[in-house]
Amino acid sequence: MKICVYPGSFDPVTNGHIDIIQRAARMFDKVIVAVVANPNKQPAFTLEDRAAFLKRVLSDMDNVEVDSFSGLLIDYMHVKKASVIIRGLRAVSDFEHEFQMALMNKKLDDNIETIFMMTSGQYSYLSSSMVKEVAGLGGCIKGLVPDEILPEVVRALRKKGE
Ligand code: COD
Repeated sequence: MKICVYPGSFDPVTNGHIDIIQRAARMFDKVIVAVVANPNKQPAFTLEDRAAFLKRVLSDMDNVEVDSFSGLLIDYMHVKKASVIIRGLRAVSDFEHEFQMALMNKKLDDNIETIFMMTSGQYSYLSSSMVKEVAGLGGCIKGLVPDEILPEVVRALRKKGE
């Protein structure tokens, strides 16, 4: 069984992330969407909320599982017996950081590959940070995050922006 892990902060999940997950689910037997508990970042949403949003949106996808982890991604890959890391690429600006991470992960375990999926054109400008900024300042984020979680995300971000 070919298992891939799509790791990220997902703070919050956007339609750009969902697009990558749907496309990966067509290529792999199982996709594990792994929400990171990163002690160095101060997320807008708790780990539990970020994972709950993903679970709600992806509940009808049979070969997609939502999980969370802390520590090294490579250690998590071993626990899950996964061999491929999926990452999304938007612009050239993503490349340098992604390249460094992919090489570091390869150094940690040469048997684990990182596969990059190009963003779909309509989501190429979309990021969780932009969503947080726009919603926090009262702008409309419809179409940028999944409809199922839109009201909750807007409410939480507007409150933070006040
Ligand atoms: N279209 C396509 N892809 C997108 C879009 C979009 N509009 N928006 C985001 N993406 C992609 C991103 O490029 C990324 O690949 C993925 O979606 C998730 O994005 P984020 O921003 O939610 O996640 P990150 O970048 O914060 O995730 C970082 C990791 C969790 C992967 C990293 O911190 C990690 O591996 N942490 C564990 C500790 C570790 O092992 N460190 C050593 C690694 S070298």
